[in-house]
Formats: sequence, C-alpha cells, structure tokens
Amino acid sequence: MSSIDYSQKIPNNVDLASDKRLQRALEAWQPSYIEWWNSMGPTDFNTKEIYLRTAVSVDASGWANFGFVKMPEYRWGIFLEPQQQGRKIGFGDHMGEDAWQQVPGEYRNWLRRLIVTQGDTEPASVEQQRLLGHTAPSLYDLRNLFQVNVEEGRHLWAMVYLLHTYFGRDGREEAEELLQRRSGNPDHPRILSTFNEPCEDWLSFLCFTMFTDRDGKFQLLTLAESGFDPLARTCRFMLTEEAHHMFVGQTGVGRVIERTCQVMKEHPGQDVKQYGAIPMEIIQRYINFWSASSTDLFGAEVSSNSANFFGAGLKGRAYEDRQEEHTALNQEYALTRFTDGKLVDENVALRNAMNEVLRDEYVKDNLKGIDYWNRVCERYENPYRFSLPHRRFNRKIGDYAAGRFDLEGNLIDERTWLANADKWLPTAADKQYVKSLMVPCYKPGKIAGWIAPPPKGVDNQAEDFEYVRL
Ligand code: BYC
Ligand code: FE
Ligand code: FE
Repeated sequence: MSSIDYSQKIPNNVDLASDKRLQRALEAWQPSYIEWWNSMGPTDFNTKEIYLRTAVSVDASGWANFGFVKMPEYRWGIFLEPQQQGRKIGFGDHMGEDAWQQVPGEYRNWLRRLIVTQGDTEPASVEQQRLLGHTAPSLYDLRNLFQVNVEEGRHLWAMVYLLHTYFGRDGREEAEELLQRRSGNPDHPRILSTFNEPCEDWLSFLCFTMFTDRDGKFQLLTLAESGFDPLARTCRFMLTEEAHHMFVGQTGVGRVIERTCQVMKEHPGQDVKQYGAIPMEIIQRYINFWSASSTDLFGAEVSSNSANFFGAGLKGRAYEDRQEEHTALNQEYALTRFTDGKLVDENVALRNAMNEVLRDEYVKDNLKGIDYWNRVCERYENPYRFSLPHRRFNRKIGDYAAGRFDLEGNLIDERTWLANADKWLPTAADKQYVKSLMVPCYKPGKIAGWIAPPPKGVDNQAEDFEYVRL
C-alpha cells in the first residue's frame, strides 16, 4: 500500500486501524506530542497559514501536494515504503537470512538504542530552530524553515511508531522521554552533541541544514539497509524528506555567498559589512564550526558499537549494495589514529571502523557542496574560495578530540591554536554582526540585504507569492 489514508486520526499507510491496541497507544502519545510542539516548536507561528507540502503517497509523485496549513494541524503520520516480498538481510553475520519483521530478541537493546538516538535528534532540531521564525530573510525562507520543522516532527513520529509497535512498554517509555529531553538543557540534554548547540541566526540554520541534516542523510542511508525491515522501510521514506532539508542548506549558504559577491563587485575594495553583506571569512568560519561539529556525529573512529551494529545486521554501510563484499570480516581499514599525543598510521578491523567508513562518504558529499559554493564565486569572478576543514579540526568526539589540529589537519600546540582560533571559528564579534542583520523581511517578493533571492519559487510559485500568511 503506497497511498496514505488521511481519514484516520493519525494518517498512515500501515493499516493502523487493524491494530486497535497500537492505534490507542499512538493516539495517547499524540496529545503529548502536540503539547510538546505547542511549547517547544515554532510556537509564535502556530496560528499562521503556511504553504506546506504534505505527502499523499510514498511514491515519487506523492510530494506534489502543496497547500496552506497551520502547523499544529499538519497531518503528522506514519509512512513506510512498501514491504518488498522476500527481502533478505544484506550484510553482517545474518547476511542472506530473511529480513526481520519483528525485533530479534538478542539485539533488542542495540536496536532500541539506535532508534532512540535517531529519534532524539528530530525534536532536538525543532527546539534549536524554534525562534528563527522571527528573523527570516523572506517569506520563502520562512516557509522552508517551517517545512523542515514539520518534517523533523514527522521523523520523530516515524521512530515513535517503531518504539510503540515493536518494543512494548519500554518503547512507550522511550517515546515519552523523546518529548522530555531538551536541546541545550544541562540537566536533561539531547543525546548527541550538535543537537545541544545553539542555532540562533540564519547563517547557522543554513549551515545546520547543510551539514547536520547531511549527517541525517548518511545515518538514514545506513539504517535503510537494516535487517530490521520496518526500520529500513521507514528510513527510506525519511530520506525523500531529507533531500529538501539539505537543499535549503546548500542553496541557502550559496545565496549568502552570492549576495556577498554582488556587493564586492559593486563596491570593490570596500568592507562588505558597510553594505550589510556577510564577509566571506565569516561565512567560512561558520562552515568550519558546523561542519566540524556535525563530523562528530559519526562517533569515534574505532568503535565496538559500530562493529556490533554491523555484525548484527542492524546498521549497514551507505549504499551497501555497491560494496563487493558484505560481511566486512577479515578486512582492514587504514586509519590515522591519535594516541599519546602522536598521529600514527594503523590498520584496524574494518567492522570497528564503520563510523569512519561512513564519515568518508559524508566528507565526499560535503566537498561537493563546497564546490557548488565556489562555482558561485567563479560566476561572479570573485577570487575567494571556500574549503572544508580537515576532519581532525575542532573535534569533540573520537581520537582527535584529544589534540589540536589546524584546518588542514596538522597537529598543532595549544598556543598555536589559541593564536588562530579567532581566524578559524566564529568569534563573538562575528556572531554579533550576523545577529545584527537578522531582521525579518516579510513583504511578499522582498528579501533581506544579506542574502540573494532564490532563483525559483517553491512549487514554481511567482516571486511575490505569499508563502506564509502573517
Ligand atoms: N555526541 O562507540 P562510539 C538527523 C557516544 S542526524 C554525543 O563511537 P557509536 C537529523 C556514543 O553514543 C542522524 N555522544 O558510538 C539531522 C557512545 O555512548 P556510550 C542521527 C556521542 O555508537 C538534522 C560513546 O560516545 N542518527 O537525523 O559507534 C536534523 C562511544 O562512541 C557522539 C544517528 O545518529 C556525539 N556526537 O556511534 C534532524 C543514528 N558520538 O555507549 C535530524 C543512530 C558518539 O558510551 N546512532 N557518542 O553511552 C548511531 O548510529 C550511533 O549512536 C552514533 C554513535 C553513530 C551516533
Ligand atoms: Fe530528520
Ligand atoms: Fe532533516
């Protein structure tokens, strides 16, 4: 079944109505979710009508449905890709066995932990972004923010569905807790690092959707391979939503760069700040911060968890089908480790390096984004070039957290770090300047002075379309 039943209280394509107990449990969680949204979501815009897309089916054409919706009335629901008959587990120790339709008992805790960690990031991001609606550079951008927010809300639904359906009482408890942790709260924080970082201005938001949502893409790709079939199916559908989030980030930062290029062209040799644009160096420092923090989200370079998840068939590699070999046994991965203050080349068992294998894919994908931004510079004949910091730069998780590394990944001492940190990471003055630009621009068709307009409207709407009725 690929079409989605919207006549139900909880829209779904999993025939929820046929399982009354589950339906009741989810309907009992629904008010807690709405309460969370109404306190921790973009609350000041709850009464506004927003031009949002809603999935009508899980097919490629299912996204063509746009309309005005108030966010608390968004039809959050449960959408899984259709089950493939006879699907087999594609990697690890259970390779070739039938994919699991129920939780395999011996892996229950690992699986629950993966689902909870994934689920926790979704509401966290909504909390991080909850005030950005007050300062969007245009109605187009405001609408994109809210589209991302409601879809992250739906991603939480996706994980809660799995917890309720397959994990019984402790699953329901975890689902409650997903609504209780709070981004940045020192007593009850979100699970993963980046999801506790403040995201208070739009340049941060655009970097977040570029780099942090891209971690989402790669983690979802690995879970889309899972031997636990319901997880794989839900992640495949989530990936179609994720693509838009990264589009917002990549093109958004591109438009900031474009605006700076325009100002530099019009006023050669002058400080672009005089004209309300964001200097390239500040953009680069924001890139450095958010890309490094998001690089942490892949976990430690050498991780027995990652080996266990892979061996058990719970979490594969991205695009596992492109691999020649799927057990990852008796193979090694060459890694530069950082131990006792020294960088040392070492071969580690491939399964233990799965976090790093995935990080490799992530870095490659990020580099494509950097190229895209540099093409914007080229188009304006601007000599500035952006770069991706080395994966060792400013890490808080894994081997490299124990040392200091420059943007090229060279080991440096603390003095060199302190002497350069202001060149590499956003300074208090940078943040203050960026914040000073954050004034809302909500006239249809108008755009704030620090970002270029989008080349094309959402759903091909005209330039002056009123995406949000304020
Ligand atoms: N921050 O063995 P290790 C998204 C912990 S984003 C804090 O390397 P593992 C989205 C780790 O939990 C995608 N703690 O860990 C994007 C472990 O803790 P314990 C989210 C961290 O398990 C934007 C210890 O350190 N999905 O969807 O191999 C908007 C040892 O580390 C961090 C997933 O993450 C960190 N950065 O790898 C909205 C997928 N890194 O056992 C949404 C599910 C590690 O000592 N999660 N630790 O208590 C996983 O696959 C794994 O949990 C991780 C960590 C890859 C995150
Ligand atoms: Fe998400
Ligand atoms: Fe996302």
